[in-house]
Amino acid sequence: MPHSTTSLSLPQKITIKNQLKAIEETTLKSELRAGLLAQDKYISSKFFYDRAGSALFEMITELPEYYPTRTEKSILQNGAQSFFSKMRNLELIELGSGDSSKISMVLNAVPPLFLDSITYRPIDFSASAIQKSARDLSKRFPTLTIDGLVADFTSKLHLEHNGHSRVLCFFGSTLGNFTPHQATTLLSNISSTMHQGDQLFLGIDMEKPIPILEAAYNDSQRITEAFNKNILRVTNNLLKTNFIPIHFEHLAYYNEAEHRIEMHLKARKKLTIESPYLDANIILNKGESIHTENSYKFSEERIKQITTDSNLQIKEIFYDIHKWFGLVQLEK
Ligand code: AVJ
Repeated sequence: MPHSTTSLSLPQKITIKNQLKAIEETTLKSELRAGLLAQDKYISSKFFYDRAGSALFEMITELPEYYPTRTEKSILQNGAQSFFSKMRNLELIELGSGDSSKISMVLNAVPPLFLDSITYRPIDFSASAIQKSARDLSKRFPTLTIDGLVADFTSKLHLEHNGHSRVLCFFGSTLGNFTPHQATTLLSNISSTMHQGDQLFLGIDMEKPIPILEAAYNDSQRITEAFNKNILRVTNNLLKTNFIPIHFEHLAYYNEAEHRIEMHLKARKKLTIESPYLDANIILNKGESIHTENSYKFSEERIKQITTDSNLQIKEIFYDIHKWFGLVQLEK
Protein backbone atom coordinates (compact mmCIF):
# COMPACT_ATOMS: atom_id res chain seq x y z
CA MET A 1 0.00 0.00 0.00
CA PRO A 2 1.02 3.64 -0.38
CA HIS A 3 3.84 4.94 1.76
CA SER A 4 4.36 8.62 2.37
CA THR A 5 8.05 8.39 1.50
CA THR A 6 8.82 10.18 -1.73
CA SER A 7 11.83 8.37 -3.00
CA LEU A 8 13.84 5.29 -2.35
CA SER A 9 17.12 4.36 -3.95
CA LEU A 10 18.54 0.96 -4.57
CA PRO A 11 21.98 -0.02 -5.90
CA GLN A 12 22.96 0.13 -9.58
CA LYS A 13 20.79 1.81 -12.15
CA ILE A 14 17.56 1.54 -10.22
CA THR A 15 15.45 4.43 -8.95
CA ILE A 16 11.95 4.21 -7.57
CA LYS A 17 9.80 7.26 -7.04
CA ASN A 18 6.66 7.22 -4.97
CA GLN A 19 3.93 9.50 -6.21
CA LEU A 20 1.35 8.37 -3.69
CA LYS A 21 2.08 11.21 -1.30
CA ALA A 22 0.02 12.17 1.75
CA ILE A 23 -2.45 14.15 -0.33
CA GLU A 24 -3.15 11.17 -2.55
CA GLU A 25 -3.61 8.99 0.50
CA THR A 26 -6.34 11.36 1.59
CA THR A 27 -7.95 10.92 -1.82
CA LEU A 28 -7.73 7.15 -1.47
CA LYS A 29 -9.38 7.29 1.94
CA SER A 30 -12.29 9.36 0.64
CA GLU A 31 -12.62 7.02 -2.31
CA LEU A 32 -12.89 4.05 0.05
CA ARG A 33 -15.34 5.90 2.27
CA ALA A 34 -17.58 6.89 -0.66
CA GLY A 35 -17.82 3.27 -1.78
CA LEU A 36 -18.82 2.05 1.65
CA LEU A 37 -21.43 4.79 2.08
CA ALA A 38 -23.00 4.17 -1.34
CA GLN A 39 -26.39 2.50 -1.68
CA ASP A 40 -24.77 -0.40 -3.57
CA LYS A 41 -21.54 -0.77 -1.63
CA TYR A 42 -18.24 -1.21 -3.44
CA ILE A 43 -14.48 -1.14 -2.89
CA SER A 44 -12.34 -0.39 -5.96
CA SER A 45 -10.29 -3.38 -7.08
CA LYS A 46 -7.08 -1.37 -6.96
CA PHE A 47 -7.25 -1.85 -3.16
CA PHE A 48 -6.55 -5.57 -3.57
CA TYR A 49 -2.86 -4.98 -4.06
CA ASP A 50 -1.05 -4.42 -0.79
CA ARG A 51 1.91 -6.72 -0.10
CA ALA A 52 -0.28 -9.69 0.89
CA GLY A 53 -2.72 -9.06 -1.96
CA SER A 54 0.05 -8.88 -4.56
CA ALA A 55 1.46 -12.16 -3.23
CA LEU A 56 -2.00 -13.81 -3.37
CA PHE A 57 -2.49 -12.54 -6.91
CA GLU A 58 0.84 -14.10 -7.91
CA MET A 59 -0.43 -17.40 -6.51
CA ILE A 60 -3.65 -17.00 -8.53
CA THR A 61 -1.65 -16.63 -11.74
CA GLU A 62 -0.28 -20.13 -11.19
CA LEU A 63 -3.60 -21.85 -10.45
CA PRO A 64 -4.75 -24.52 -12.92
CA GLU A 65 -8.16 -22.80 -13.28
CA TYR A 66 -6.72 -19.33 -13.86
CA TYR A 67 -5.97 -19.46 -17.59
CA PRO A 68 -5.29 -15.71 -18.38
CA THR A 69 -1.69 -15.36 -17.21
CA ARG A 70 -0.34 -18.50 -18.78
CA THR A 71 -2.28 -17.85 -21.97
CA GLU A 72 -0.97 -14.30 -22.28
CA LYS A 73 2.57 -15.54 -21.60
CA SER A 74 2.26 -18.09 -24.39
CA ILE A 75 1.37 -15.21 -26.74
CA LEU A 76 4.32 -13.13 -25.50
CA GLN A 77 6.56 -16.11 -26.13
CA ASN A 78 5.35 -16.52 -29.70
CA GLY A 79 3.56 -13.84 -31.72
CA ALA A 80 5.11 -10.65 -30.44
CA GLN A 81 8.73 -11.82 -30.13
CA SER A 82 9.86 -10.51 -33.49
CA PHE A 83 8.78 -6.97 -32.60
CA PHE A 84 10.45 -7.09 -29.17
CA SER A 85 13.71 -8.41 -30.61
CA LYS A 86 14.11 -5.16 -32.57
CA MET A 87 13.74 -2.82 -29.61
CA ARG A 88 16.63 -0.29 -29.23
CA ASN A 89 17.09 3.15 -27.65
CA LEU A 90 13.70 3.39 -26.10
CA GLU A 91 11.64 3.55 -22.98
CA LEU A 92 9.75 0.43 -22.08
CA ILE A 93 6.85 1.51 -19.89
CA GLU A 94 4.72 -1.04 -18.08
CA LEU A 95 1.42 -0.02 -16.51
CA GLY A 96 0.26 -2.13 -13.57
CA SER A 97 3.57 -3.93 -13.80
CA GLY A 98 3.13 -6.35 -10.89
CA ASP A 99 5.72 -9.11 -10.92
CA SER A 100 8.57 -9.20 -13.43
CA SER A 101 7.68 -12.40 -15.27
CA LYS A 102 5.98 -10.91 -18.34
CA ILE A 103 8.42 -8.08 -18.95
CA SER A 104 11.24 -10.62 -18.59
CA MET A 105 9.84 -12.43 -21.62
CA VAL A 106 9.88 -9.14 -23.54
CA LEU A 107 13.45 -8.33 -22.44
CA ASN A 108 14.64 -11.84 -23.23
CA ALA A 109 13.84 -11.17 -26.87
CA VAL A 110 16.22 -8.18 -26.95
CA PRO A 111 19.82 -9.04 -27.91
CA PRO A 112 21.80 -8.60 -24.63
CA LEU A 113 24.14 -6.09 -26.28
CA PHE A 114 21.29 -3.62 -26.71
CA LEU A 115 19.78 -3.89 -23.24
CA ASP A 116 21.79 -0.90 -22.01
CA SER A 117 19.97 1.31 -24.51
CA ILE A 118 16.63 0.55 -22.85
CA THR A 119 15.06 2.17 -19.82
CA TYR A 120 12.39 0.11 -18.15
CA ARG A 121 9.74 2.17 -16.35
CA PRO A 122 7.35 0.06 -14.27
CA ILE A 123 4.30 1.90 -12.89
CA ASP A 124 2.26 0.21 -10.19
CA PHE A 125 -0.01 0.98 -7.26
CA SER A 126 2.00 -1.41 -5.10
CA ALA A 127 5.40 -0.19 -3.86
CA SER A 128 6.39 -3.69 -2.78
CA ALA A 129 5.63 -5.12 -6.23
CA ILE A 130 7.86 -2.53 -7.91
CA GLN A 131 10.72 -3.05 -5.44
CA LYS A 132 10.65 -6.80 -5.84
CA SER A 133 10.38 -6.65 -9.61
CA ALA A 134 13.24 -4.12 -9.86
CA ARG A 135 15.47 -6.38 -7.78
CA ASP A 136 14.66 -9.46 -9.83
CA LEU A 137 15.24 -7.66 -13.13
CA SER A 138 18.51 -6.05 -12.07
CA LYS A 139 19.86 -9.54 -11.40
CA ARG A 140 18.70 -10.94 -14.73
CA PHE A 141 19.45 -7.85 -16.83
CA PRO A 142 22.27 -5.94 -15.06
CA THR A 143 22.77 -3.37 -17.82
CA LEU A 144 19.12 -2.34 -17.93
CA THR A 145 18.19 1.06 -16.46
CA ILE A 146 15.13 0.85 -14.22
CA ASP A 147 13.01 3.88 -13.31
CA GLY A 148 10.10 2.73 -11.17
CA LEU A 149 7.07 4.79 -10.25
CA VAL A 150 4.57 4.03 -7.49
CA ALA A 151 1.44 5.74 -8.72
CA ASP A 152 -2.27 5.41 -9.31
CA PHE A 153 -2.40 5.51 -13.10
CA THR A 154 -6.21 5.62 -12.99
CA SER A 155 -6.22 9.17 -11.66
CA LYS A 156 -3.42 10.88 -13.53
CA LEU A 157 -0.55 9.77 -15.70
CA HIS A 158 2.64 11.81 -15.36
CA LEU A 159 4.47 10.63 -18.42
CA GLU A 160 5.98 13.68 -20.06
CA HIS A 161 7.65 12.64 -23.27
CA ASN A 162 11.43 13.08 -23.12
CA GLY A 163 12.28 12.50 -26.76
CA HIS A 164 12.85 8.75 -26.60
CA SER A 165 10.43 6.56 -28.46
CA ARG A 166 8.26 4.38 -26.31
CA VAL A 167 6.83 0.95 -26.07
CA LEU A 168 4.01 0.82 -23.55
CA CYS A 169 2.79 -2.44 -22.09
CA PHE A 170 -0.53 -2.83 -20.35
CA PHE A 171 -0.72 -6.57 -19.83
CA GLY A 172 -2.89 -8.89 -17.77
CA SER A 173 -6.25 -7.60 -18.94
CA THR A 174 -6.06 -5.00 -16.18
CA LEU A 175 -8.08 -2.79 -18.53
CA GLY A 176 -10.91 -5.27 -17.91
CA ASN A 177 -11.24 -3.93 -14.37
CA PHE A 178 -12.73 -0.72 -15.74
CA THR A 179 -16.21 -0.06 -17.09
CA PRO A 180 -16.27 0.61 -20.85
CA HIS A 181 -16.57 4.33 -20.13
CA GLN A 182 -13.66 4.37 -17.64
CA ALA A 183 -11.60 2.14 -19.93
CA THR A 184 -12.06 4.57 -22.81
CA THR A 185 -11.00 7.47 -20.59
CA LEU A 186 -7.92 5.57 -19.41
CA LEU A 187 -6.94 4.45 -22.92
CA SER A 188 -7.46 7.98 -24.24
CA ASN A 189 -5.16 9.27 -21.48
CA ILE A 190 -2.53 6.74 -22.45
CA SER A 191 -3.00 7.59 -26.12
CA SER A 192 -2.55 11.31 -25.39
CA THR A 193 0.92 10.61 -23.92
CA MET A 194 1.98 8.73 -27.08
CA HIS A 195 3.84 10.20 -30.02
CA GLN A 196 3.79 8.95 -33.57
CA GLY A 197 5.62 5.64 -33.79
CA ASP A 198 5.14 4.79 -30.10
CA GLN A 199 3.53 1.40 -29.57
CA LEU A 200 1.07 0.10 -27.01
CA PHE A 201 0.73 -3.61 -26.27
CA LEU A 202 -2.60 -4.24 -24.57
CA GLY A 203 -3.53 -7.60 -23.02
CA ILE A 204 -7.23 -8.43 -23.29
CA ASP A 205 -9.20 -11.37 -21.90
CA MET A 206 -11.71 -12.66 -24.45
CA GLU A 207 -15.23 -14.05 -24.04
CA LYS A 208 -15.38 -17.82 -23.70
CA PRO A 209 -17.73 -20.47 -22.27
CA ILE A 210 -19.08 -19.37 -18.89
CA PRO A 211 -17.97 -22.46 -16.91
CA ILE A 212 -14.35 -21.75 -17.86
CA LEU A 213 -14.72 -18.11 -16.82
CA GLU A 214 -16.41 -18.89 -13.51
CA ALA A 215 -13.93 -21.63 -12.56
CA ALA A 216 -11.08 -19.13 -12.98
CA TYR A 217 -12.56 -16.99 -10.17
CA ASN A 218 -13.74 -19.87 -7.95
CA ASP A 219 -10.62 -22.01 -7.71
CA SER A 220 -10.68 -25.20 -5.68
CA GLN A 221 -7.82 -24.07 -3.41
CA ARG A 222 -9.84 -20.96 -2.57
CA ILE A 223 -6.91 -18.62 -3.20
CA THR A 224 -9.23 -16.23 -5.07
CA GLU A 225 -11.49 -16.21 -2.03
CA ALA A 226 -8.53 -15.24 0.19
CA PHE A 227 -7.53 -12.58 -2.37
CA ASN A 228 -11.05 -11.15 -2.40
CA LYS A 229 -11.25 -11.05 1.41
CA ASN A 230 -7.81 -9.45 1.73
CA ILE A 231 -9.38 -6.23 0.45
CA LEU A 232 -11.12 -5.99 3.84
CA ARG A 233 -7.75 -6.04 5.62
CA VAL A 234 -6.47 -3.32 3.29
CA THR A 235 -9.59 -1.30 4.11
CA ASN A 236 -9.08 -1.90 7.83
CA ASN A 237 -5.50 -0.61 7.51
CA LEU A 238 -6.46 2.56 5.65
CA LEU A 239 -9.79 3.45 7.27
CA LYS A 240 -9.23 1.72 10.65
CA THR A 241 -12.46 -0.20 10.13
CA ASN A 242 -13.34 -3.42 11.95
CA PHE A 243 -14.16 -5.78 9.06
CA ILE A 244 -13.71 -9.44 9.95
CA PRO A 245 -13.09 -11.45 6.75
CA ILE A 246 -14.78 -14.68 7.97
CA HIS A 247 -18.06 -12.75 8.30
CA PHE A 248 -18.18 -12.62 4.49
CA GLU A 249 -18.81 -15.10 1.71
CA HIS A 250 -16.81 -14.94 -1.55
CA LEU A 251 -19.00 -14.59 -4.65
CA ALA A 252 -17.75 -14.61 -8.24
CA TYR A 253 -20.03 -15.09 -11.26
CA TYR A 254 -20.38 -14.08 -14.88
CA ASN A 255 -22.82 -11.26 -15.62
CA GLU A 256 -23.75 -12.07 -19.22
CA ALA A 257 -25.57 -8.83 -19.97
CA GLU A 258 -22.52 -6.79 -18.90
CA HIS A 259 -19.92 -9.22 -20.32
CA ARG A 260 -18.04 -9.32 -17.05
CA ILE A 261 -17.06 -11.45 -14.07
CA GLU A 262 -18.18 -9.77 -10.87
CA MET A 263 -16.68 -10.42 -7.48
CA HIS A 264 -18.55 -9.58 -4.30
CA LEU A 265 -18.23 -10.09 -0.55
CA LYS A 266 -21.57 -11.02 0.96
CA ALA A 267 -22.27 -10.47 4.68
CA ARG A 268 -23.15 -13.73 6.42
CA LYS A 269 -25.00 -11.78 9.13
CA LYS A 270 -25.93 -8.22 10.09
CA LEU A 271 -22.71 -6.25 10.73
CA THR A 272 -21.85 -2.88 12.22
CA ILE A 273 -18.77 -1.28 10.69
CA GLU A 274 -16.98 1.43 12.65
CA SER A 275 -14.24 3.84 11.61
CA PRO A 276 -12.73 7.05 13.02
CA TYR A 277 -12.99 8.37 9.46
CA LEU A 278 -16.76 7.94 9.34
CA ASP A 279 -19.36 10.19 10.95
CA ALA A 280 -21.63 7.25 11.66
CA ASN A 281 -21.36 3.47 11.70
CA ILE A 282 -22.17 1.54 8.53
CA ILE A 283 -24.77 -1.17 8.87
CA LEU A 284 -24.47 -4.14 6.53
CA ASN A 285 -27.59 -6.29 6.51
CA LYS A 286 -27.39 -10.07 6.35
CA GLY A 287 -27.00 -11.01 2.67
CA GLU A 288 -25.93 -7.51 1.62
CA SER A 289 -22.78 -7.46 -0.45
CA ILE A 290 -19.81 -5.28 -1.27
CA HIS A 291 -18.85 -5.26 -4.95
CA THR A 292 -15.06 -5.61 -5.19
CA GLU A 293 -14.25 -6.28 -8.85
CA ASN A 294 -15.43 -6.28 -12.43
CA SER A 295 -13.39 -8.21 -14.95
CA TYR A 296 -14.70 -7.52 -18.45
CA LYS A 297 -14.34 -10.11 -21.21
CA PHE A 298 -14.10 -8.83 -24.77
CA SER A 299 -15.11 -9.68 -28.30
CA GLU A 300 -12.99 -8.47 -31.21
CA GLU A 301 -15.84 -6.07 -32.02
CA ARG A 302 -15.59 -4.42 -28.63
CA ILE A 303 -11.80 -4.25 -28.81
CA LYS A 304 -12.18 -2.34 -32.08
CA GLN A 305 -14.83 -0.09 -30.58
CA ILE A 306 -12.90 0.87 -27.46
CA THR A 307 -9.57 1.44 -29.24
CA THR A 308 -11.15 3.55 -31.99
CA ASP A 309 -12.97 5.59 -29.33
CA SER A 310 -9.58 6.15 -27.65
CA ASN A 311 -7.93 7.46 -30.81
CA LEU A 312 -5.74 4.40 -31.29
CA GLN A 313 -5.20 2.20 -34.32
CA ILE A 314 -4.89 -1.55 -34.22
CA LYS A 315 -1.74 -2.73 -35.92
CA GLU A 316 -2.16 -6.39 -35.09
CA ILE A 317 -3.92 -8.68 -32.62
CA PHE A 318 -1.96 -11.73 -31.47
CA TYR A 319 -4.05 -14.62 -30.12
CA ASP A 320 -3.44 -18.02 -28.57
CA ILE A 321 -4.83 -21.03 -30.46
CA HIS A 322 -8.19 -20.97 -28.59
CA LYS A 323 -8.59 -17.18 -28.92
CA TRP A 324 -8.96 -17.04 -25.13
CA PHE A 325 -6.67 -14.06 -24.81
CA GLY A 326 -5.59 -11.28 -27.16
CA LEU A 327 -2.47 -9.13 -27.22
CA VAL A 328 -3.37 -5.99 -29.15
CA GLN A 329 -0.59 -3.93 -30.75
CA LEU A 330 -1.71 -0.32 -31.06
CA GLU A 331 -0.37 2.87 -32.57
CA LYS A 332 -1.55 6.41 -32.59
C1 AVJ B 1 -5.35 -8.77 -12.84
C2 AVJ B 1 -7.42 -7.67 -13.02
C3 AVJ B 1 -6.73 -9.17 -14.69
O1 AVJ B 1 -9.55 -9.69 -13.38
O2 AVJ B 1 -8.66 -11.63 -13.76
C4 AVJ B 1 -7.79 -12.46 -10.55
C5 AVJ B 1 -7.54 -9.94 -11.11
N1 AVJ B 1 -9.24 -11.12 -9.74
N2 AVJ B 1 -8.67 -13.17 -9.84
C6 AVJ B 1 -8.63 -10.50 -13.28
C7 AVJ B 1 -8.17 -11.15 -10.49
C8 AVJ B 1 -9.55 -12.35 -9.34
C9 AVJ B 1 -7.34 -10.08 -12.57
N3 AVJ B 1 -6.72 -8.91 -13.25
